[in-house]
Amino acid sequence: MSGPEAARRPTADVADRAATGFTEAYGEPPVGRWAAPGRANLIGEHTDYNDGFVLPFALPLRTVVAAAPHPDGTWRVCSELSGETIGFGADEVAEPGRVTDWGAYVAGVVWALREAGHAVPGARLAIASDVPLGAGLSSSAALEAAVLTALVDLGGLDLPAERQPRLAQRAENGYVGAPTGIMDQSAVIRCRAGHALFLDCRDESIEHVPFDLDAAGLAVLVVDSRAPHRHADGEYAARRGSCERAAGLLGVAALRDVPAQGLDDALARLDEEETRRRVRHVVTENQRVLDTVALLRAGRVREIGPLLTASHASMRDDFEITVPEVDTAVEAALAAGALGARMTGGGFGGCVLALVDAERADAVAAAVTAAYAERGFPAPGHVTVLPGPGATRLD
Ligand code: GAF
Repeated sequence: MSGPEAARRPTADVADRAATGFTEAYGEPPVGRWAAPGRANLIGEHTDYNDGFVLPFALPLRTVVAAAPHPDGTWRVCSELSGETIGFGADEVAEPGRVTDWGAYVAGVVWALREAGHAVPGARLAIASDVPLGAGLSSSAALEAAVLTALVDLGGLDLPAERQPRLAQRAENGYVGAPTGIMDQSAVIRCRAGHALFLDCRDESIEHVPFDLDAAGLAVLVVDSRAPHRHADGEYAARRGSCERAAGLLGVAALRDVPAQGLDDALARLDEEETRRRVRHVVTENQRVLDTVALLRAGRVREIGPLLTASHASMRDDFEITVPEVDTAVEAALAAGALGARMTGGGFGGCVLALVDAERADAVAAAVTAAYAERGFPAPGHVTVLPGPGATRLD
């Protein structure tokens, strides 16, 4: 990501930094390194906890954990992000709340594994990351997944990839205390390079849908809005609560069960305008995911732009989770020739993605930066990406 944050970031490769961090902290080299990416969601926002559809892809920005077993059965973790080393043992992971701050994502994974009956090996870990924190690109899921895959391999645990997202989500919901859905952990663990991950959040079935931007001469420009996250946690929980209440009023298990052609009937049965808007977003967004998948399966990637832009309008007007910075970025990107643009992630700040002709990426980024300057917003960050691989062992 360009911008002031990037200027502060060390230039060495993230995997090298993890290994060096390990050796400096523990006086010997790690036995292996495990990487997990950040993610961007192409389309399907706030649909995961409604049992709906999402279509994320993995970013080429990664978190890497260098690790080795710790014979005394406890866990020590150092991170380049905070410069600290923390340690915890079985007592601290017996129940949520004992390890806080960034360490909670690591301790939460140990807690969730133990809760699921796994004999988690003690370990020493060193973390390095290129995934910007708090930018809505799932830096927390990347950390959880990198730690999880390291512990699974070090302990020879019986936890195949398809069961790992639920466990990482359990760490985030149960230990960290964030009521998030299953999308982010699924994306960072199960995505494939050159593909987007079509996930049915009800039964967790997946399809790797070709998203070969390079072959189409396209790229995704990710713009970090740098908007301060205003009350994001409370607003997320409020949206989730509204959706669950609406499903109850409509007599369905989840809003996923309201089909697009049944939307008008469903809306007519709700007497609150705000609830109607929330429901309309979720139902139309699920349909936009299905339509996007159909276009990608048919190799018509250039044509998905209007669906992305419609998704943004729905988040802005119906789900009401955008902020002026992200709306400005979307408008400026479209005016500069992006094929489609939308906020990605939970909202109230975070990132915007714009589908662009690869050779136009810099011009679109410059147009967004100029629009920010005109509105008096601090300069945005940006990076041009192609879909990368999910979590993996590096060596
Ligand atoms: C955040 C959550 F973690 C996801 O589960 C998802 O709900 C997303 O917001 C909105 O689509 O990233």
